[in-house]
Amino acid sequence: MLNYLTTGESHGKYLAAIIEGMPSGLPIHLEFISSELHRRQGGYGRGGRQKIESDEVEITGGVVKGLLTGAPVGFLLTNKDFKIDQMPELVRPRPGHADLAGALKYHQAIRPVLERASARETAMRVAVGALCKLLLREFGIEVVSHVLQIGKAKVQEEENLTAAEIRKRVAGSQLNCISREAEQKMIEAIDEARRNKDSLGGKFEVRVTGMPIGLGSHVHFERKLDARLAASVMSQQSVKAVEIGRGAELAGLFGSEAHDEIFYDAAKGYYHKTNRAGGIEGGMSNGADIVVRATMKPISTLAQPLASVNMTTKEAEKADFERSDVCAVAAGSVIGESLVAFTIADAFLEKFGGDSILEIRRNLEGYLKQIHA
Ligand code: EPS
Repeated sequence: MLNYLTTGESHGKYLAAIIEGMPSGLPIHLEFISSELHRRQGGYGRGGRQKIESDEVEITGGVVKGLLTGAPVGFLLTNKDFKIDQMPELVRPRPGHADLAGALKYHQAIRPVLERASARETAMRVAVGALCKLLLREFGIEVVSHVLQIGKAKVQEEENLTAAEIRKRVAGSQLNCISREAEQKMIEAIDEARRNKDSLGGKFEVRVTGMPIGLGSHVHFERKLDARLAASVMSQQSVKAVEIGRGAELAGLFGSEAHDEIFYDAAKGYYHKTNRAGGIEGGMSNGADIVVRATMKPISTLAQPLASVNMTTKEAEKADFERSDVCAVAAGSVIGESLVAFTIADAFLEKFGGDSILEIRRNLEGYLKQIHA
């Protein structure tokens, strides 16, 4: 239903995106899209680039008098640090980066590979995700995130934390973290990595509230909501693992400890008191919050580089270094929110699809009446 493309290089003149399949009648809020872009630029442990850029997008089409028309929506972001043709050539690929495989596969230098593989491209995915969040909000669906772990510093897990509590507790955090105590430990870990010319990864959680039952489907593997979320979040730069609900922890539990029992209430319909499934059973939303957790590897550009090979001479040499972040997990959590918002919006439009907000609302209301009958 919904599709998007991004284009642009990290130090190119522009980044751009086109999103196709959004309904007409949705009001666009540029201030919200900007605030999301600025959230992505933040987080303790980021590099010098964010001091240069102040990401803002222009709309290139698909909007008339502040409302989406149903035509493709275009975003354009101008890079202040536009210098791609003056950038030095790299010849020593960085372990963990796209450098080596990209240069060999595309039969080209490392520069064009790293310029496109860079996480700078995620600015566009956050703009697309912000538009999806605006759509979901029209129907009472909200997306939040928080950082669970950076290096060895972890948040003490709390069961039954609501999305509203998460939003309240991350406010003012430098690392999108619900606990100031854990955040302090995370900051110390990032400081230690910086001192050691090293980098750090971590883990974040994205939560979606207000989900209707039945997005995604069990009937065909490509329609499974968990599979689609996993693919979407796995496509995020640095992500090496995606879990739904309790994810990998379920390996150690008995069935009686793992599954969420079913209840019925005349007012709220069918519901679960626990949410180990992360809001998805059989590839479909079950009405509980969607919970997606993602693990990011440490940034692969190291100020104290690992072993590599000079691709010109084939001699063993240390990998090249260029300006980078020490840790980007807080930014990663904002990007993860955006990717989840896109996938949920896609599944939502597939289920309630229509050309306009009015038509979607009618479809949703009819369906909700039907399943509660
Ligand atoms: C990024 C901008 C980039 C990198 C980072 C993400 O800017 P520059 O290369 O000019 O410092 O800081 O990209 C990477 C971590 C990477 O490995 O490429 C951004 O805006 O998110």
